[in-house]
Amino acid sequence: MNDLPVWLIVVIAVAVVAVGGALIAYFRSKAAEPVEPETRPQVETKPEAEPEVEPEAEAEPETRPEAAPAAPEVETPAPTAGRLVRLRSRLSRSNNALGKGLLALLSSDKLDEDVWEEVEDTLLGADVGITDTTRIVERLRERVKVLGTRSPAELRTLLTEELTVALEPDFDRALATVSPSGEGPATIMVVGVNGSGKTTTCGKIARVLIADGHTVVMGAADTFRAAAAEQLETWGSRVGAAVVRRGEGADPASVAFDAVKAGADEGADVVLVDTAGRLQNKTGLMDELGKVKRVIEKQSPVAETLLVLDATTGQNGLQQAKVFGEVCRITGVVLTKLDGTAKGGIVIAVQRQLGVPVKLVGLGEGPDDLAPFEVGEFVGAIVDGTEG
Ligand SMILES: Nc1nc2c(ncn2[C@@H]2O[C@H](COP(=O)(O)OP(=O)(O)OP(=O)(O)O)[C@@H](O)[C@H]2O)c(=O)[nH]1
Ligand SMILES: [Mg+2]
Repeated sequence: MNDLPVWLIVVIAVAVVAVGGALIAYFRSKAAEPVEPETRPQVETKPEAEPEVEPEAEAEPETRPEAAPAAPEVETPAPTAGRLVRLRSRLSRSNNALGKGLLALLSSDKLDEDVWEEVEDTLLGADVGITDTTRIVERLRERVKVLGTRSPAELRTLLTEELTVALEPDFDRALATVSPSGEGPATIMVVGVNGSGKTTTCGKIARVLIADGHTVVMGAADTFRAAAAEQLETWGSRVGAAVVRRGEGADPASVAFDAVKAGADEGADVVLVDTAGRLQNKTGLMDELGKVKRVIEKQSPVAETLLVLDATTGQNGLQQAKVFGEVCRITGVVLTKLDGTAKGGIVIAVQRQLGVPVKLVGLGEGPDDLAPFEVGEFVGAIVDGTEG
């Protein structure tokens, strides 16, 4: 090394630096190259990913402000007093045809046998049922005879009075909110065939009760489908009621038991137990309902068993009412979907069949579309329409 001239050392050093630099540059570019083919596919997948990412990214700033109040987003229901007045137009839209038809017949020039038969058919067609139809027609015939004259106002009064009598205005239609034992929450069982509106009604009742200052726990004793418990939970979170649920296939009686226990532990006023829909001719399922009630009553007696009947099912509803009544003593009827039928006469028939009052009527799918049943408003909607 000592023999090498200085200039040669310098040349070698420059050459080493130059080659080294070139190599580094080469490997850098090489290293960069494979990235590109990799990033390409990533770039290509981006268009797919983007639509997912972007709306989220865009939505976020919007949902954020909403998300904050969303947690305590317990809705404030419309006042319960006078609900039927507010919903009366829905009743009269379908049921006013009955009143109009009857008034037209009663104003006929000659009230002969044919006309009375038509009056009878009109009442039967509105699901009033044979017993009450016969009674109403008999009384109308007698009173028209005594009256002699028949002014429209007089006929209206007659009809109003007879329908009112048939609807048994003296029934106590208040929902039980006090436990019969005087201790713990009042348990309300909600029963009925598939799709009659039980879960919706539980949610709507919870809203009504909470609006009136009660605390409510709901039990998801429909364990056939997970969706049933979810549906109830959605209602619970909207109205501010705790929901007791278990997994799909759990024993409905033990869910009901737990719900009542939770209600008692939390000092709730009312426990609403939503049950699975069951056809009245399925003996096993009807027995199960009896068991749910018995198991609940190991803690305290059930305060109320509400049968939810779809008003559009007509006379079949009466058969349901009878069988459910045999399994668990029904204390009140909720007649749903009255907004979708002109057969409001089913109220008369069902009360006659069961000997228990229609306490609530469903007049739509909205959360406040459940009203306490009021005879005066109901008859008014039939006879006078919306203006009465
Ligand atoms: N128009 C109208 N629809 C109603 C009324 N009550 C309930 N519904 C609708 O009826 C359908 C069934 O209601 P649910 O509450 O799920 O009935 P369910 O009895 O719990 O059904 P299952 O649990 O499957 O037996 C839903 O679409 C409700 O929105 C009502 O008073 N009027
Ligand atoms: Mg249900």
